[in-house]
Amino acid sequence: MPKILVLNGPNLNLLGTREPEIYGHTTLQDINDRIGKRAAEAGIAVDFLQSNHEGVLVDAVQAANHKYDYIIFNAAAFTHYSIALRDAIAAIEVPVIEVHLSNIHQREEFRHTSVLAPVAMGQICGLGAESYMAALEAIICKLKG
Ligand code: CA2
Repeated sequence: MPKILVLNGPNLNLLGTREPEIYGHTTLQDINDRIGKRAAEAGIAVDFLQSNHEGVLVDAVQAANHKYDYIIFNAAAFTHYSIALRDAIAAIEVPVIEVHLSNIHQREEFRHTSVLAPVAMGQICGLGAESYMAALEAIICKLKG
């Protein structure tokens, strides 16, 4: 059975509780439930991890090598400056799809740069929770070959 890992970075545990004008009312648990349901329909196993700590995420990316077929990753603020996460992604063979709830290119200048994008398979942003769902649909298509 194919396996995917859904990784979420700092402060995404607060989703649905603050700044609803930017991030909406959906909680991370709601998003994970939707992903889990669609993945189960498609016969894909999913693991989820959210951490506020860069090193925990680096460890998770490293440990994912040869264990998962794809990673869906919202690295949150680390997207914009974590060379450690970029190096970890570059060091593994598992393709990573970078996702964001908001359109980072429409926001403050410092969010326009993703240091992860050059080593990611692709980037999906601005679709809210559907950014994750679109990444999952892409994975389902790719797994079908
Ligand atoms: O749009 C996204 O998904 C982001 O990755 C979210 C990050 C932000 O730093 C990136 O530039 C874009 C922030 C996640 C913080 O989430 C919160 C949710 C609710 C309340 C406060 C923060």
